[in-house]
Amino acid sequence: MKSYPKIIDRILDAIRGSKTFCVAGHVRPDGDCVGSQLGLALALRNEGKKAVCWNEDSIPQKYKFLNADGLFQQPKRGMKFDCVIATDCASFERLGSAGKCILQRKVFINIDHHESNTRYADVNWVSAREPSCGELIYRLLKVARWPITTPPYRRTRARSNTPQRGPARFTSARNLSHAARTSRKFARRSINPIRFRARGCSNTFTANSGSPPVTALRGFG
Ligand SMILES: [Mn+2]
Repeated sequence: MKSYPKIIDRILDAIRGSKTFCVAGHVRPDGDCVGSQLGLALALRNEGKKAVCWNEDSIPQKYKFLNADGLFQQPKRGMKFDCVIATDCASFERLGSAGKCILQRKVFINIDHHESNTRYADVNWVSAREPSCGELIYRLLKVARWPITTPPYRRTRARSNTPQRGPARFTSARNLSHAARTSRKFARRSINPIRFRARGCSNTFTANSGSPPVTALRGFG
């Protein structure tokens, strides 16, 4: 396997030693935040852990279909967790009310891609080179050799009592990880804007811009 940051081992050790999890995201969650929380929480559940996702604000309407299993919940005071993992959250304050409700935990982990991250947790994996937090979650799951799963969608379950099997089950997560990889490529490479436009991807970058603005890509995060 390719080399990877040693902090991933510390995070996986902490996860393996824990049973109950809260995956917390920032206020007014965006796609990177929701995708990171969901991808991680589903992987944890798949490993037999108990996991919920907490945000001060409810997830945007366009992502509500992802919350098929009621993973995303309003933060509640008085709950205890073995492990709390904050994703895509540059500071403790950005957790909003979720931050006030995760005080009773044994381990606190912070996984983020913002350069401004204040390293507020016990274990902090901050990689500002990455264009999204989802990229870090994807890497974590790959190193752990955990399968990438997607939520069991209601329509599927309504048709059948058995969980859906086969490629369709992975489609969404693959799309998410592909999006993360694609945005990373855009951030690292100097893209020929003419060709880029010709492929119908975007007309965001002008002919004189050289490398696409990383900040524009980070606008998603
Ligand atoms: Mn974000």
